[in-house]
Amino acid sequence: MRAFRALPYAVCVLTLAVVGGCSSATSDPGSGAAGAAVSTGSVRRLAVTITGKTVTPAPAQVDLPIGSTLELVVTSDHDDELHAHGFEVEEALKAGVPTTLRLTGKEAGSYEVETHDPALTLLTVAVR
Ligand SMILES: [Cu+2]
Repeated sequence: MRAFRALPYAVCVLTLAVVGGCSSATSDPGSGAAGAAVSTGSVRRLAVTITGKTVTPAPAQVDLPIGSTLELVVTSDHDDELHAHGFEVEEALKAGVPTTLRLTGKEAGSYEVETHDPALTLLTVAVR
């Protein structure tokens, strides 16, 4: 129960952290050495479409190196809820509106990205 109520807050913090991380990296020209540990990440983009119970492309495993970001653009033909396990990111999906999730690999493991209504697995993110 407590975890459930804390989730929207966690999503907010995570979103802010991602946005803040991007802008602070470019707005602080004086201290480049301080942020060197996270400077190797790259961004990879993947578009997924949901039509009824069909996921396109078919659910597969996507490798994500630690420190890299997967930008997932999901478009569904119905309202739904998008949930990235392990990353603890949850977003509302509106019919026909592309929704972008940014997942940054932090801890090695396999994490499922799914919808809740109906319950579908979109892909498995393998962080390594
Ligand atoms: Cu879920």
